[in-house]
Amino acid sequence: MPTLQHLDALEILDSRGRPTLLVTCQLTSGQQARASVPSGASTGSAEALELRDGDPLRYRGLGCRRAVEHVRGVIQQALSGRAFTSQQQLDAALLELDGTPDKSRLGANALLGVSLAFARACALEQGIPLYQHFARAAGLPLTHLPRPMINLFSGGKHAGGQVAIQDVQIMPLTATSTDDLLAMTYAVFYAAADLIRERYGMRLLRADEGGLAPPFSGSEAMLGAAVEAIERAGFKPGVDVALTLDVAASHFYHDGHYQLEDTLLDGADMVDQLGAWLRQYPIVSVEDGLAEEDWAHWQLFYQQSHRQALILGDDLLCTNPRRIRHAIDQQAASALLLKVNQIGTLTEAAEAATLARAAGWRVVVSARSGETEDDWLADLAVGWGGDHIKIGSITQSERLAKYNRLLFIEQESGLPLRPVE
Ligand code: 2PG
Ligand code: MG
Repeated sequence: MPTLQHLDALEILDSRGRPTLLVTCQLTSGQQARASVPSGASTGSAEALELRDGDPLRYRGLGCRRAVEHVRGVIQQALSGRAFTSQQQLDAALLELDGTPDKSRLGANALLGVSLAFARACALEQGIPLYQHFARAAGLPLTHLPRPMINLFSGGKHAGGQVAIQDVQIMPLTATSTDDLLAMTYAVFYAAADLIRERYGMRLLRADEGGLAPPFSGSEAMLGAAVEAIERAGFKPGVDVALTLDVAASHFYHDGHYQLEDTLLDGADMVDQLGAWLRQYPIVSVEDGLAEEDWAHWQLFYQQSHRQALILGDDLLCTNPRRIRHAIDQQAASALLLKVNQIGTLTEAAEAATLARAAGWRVVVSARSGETEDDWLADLAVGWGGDHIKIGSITQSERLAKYNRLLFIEQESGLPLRPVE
């Protein structure tokens, strides 16, 4: 039975240069593991609280020294010397210690760092890879590798808002391995880079997740360029390579209206607009097509479009079992974007995934726009049987750490890539 001996934490920097946490967990068996915590920019308002120091003179208030102190102080004092038979027990102890519904006392970043580092230490203690540990702890068989949705173009909060839509991603359909899939992605990404250079006279300028972010005239131009890039790379749009979107509509929604560049749309118009894009472009998944509180139009969009594309909830659901239950009851979505730091512990995220699956939804395991070189996300997506994984583009080392880990897992496990339905 794993007994926790010591916890430590350090403030480190993420891919945007903002502070985050690296947590070290040592067990009495001598096994020691580290894990670092990601951070979003385009956040949902129901996310658990990421504790920041608020000192405007240091990292513009974004310092994480208080969260670090919570790990080294109150959490370490309460948990060290205790044996935990499962991840659930450890996470329950963390939740009890925090005592708030949104983890605002100790910080969701502090709790998640401990939750993850403990999981990794337990995998080491059993002498198995982390993805196997995640599968075993969840009682799930290892069946496949997730089929990635990969960032090509960025707008919205990840690219200074030059276009409303946040991410246009590609999903290679004909690839039968992660290895093939990344080679196809490379072809499309650099075809897109050539196109941007010709059209906008720009060298590669990349957004927060490594996507290309030229000054598109609007969302349509971004979608059109994605289709052109697929064709230029020698693939058939919708047959070889499909598109997936993160509209992130909460971030251009005010007072009941969507400001889609120069056009102001009400909820019904926005649903029509999404439907028109689905007819015109080879889109197989739409994330946050509507704002996080616009439940009525999520329902309308679901009714009209769930046969053509995944109706994927990110800001809508915030990996929160209560919100997911509501969305299932309301028939507002058909897929969960799972981000463990939105909820704060592995156990609660697992509950979210189980709920989604029981409703027949797909699960897309996702990175954040602020990431570190840590690669646990790849193990989590494989271990929990994620249908898809969303990491960002195939540039920038904080993204590549996860893609490269998937390649390694593919070779080590021999698992197949999830087939396309
Ligand atoms: C999203 C994520 C990842 P952020 O909106 O899905 O792309 O962004 O981490 O900024 O919330
Ligand atoms: Mg999103």
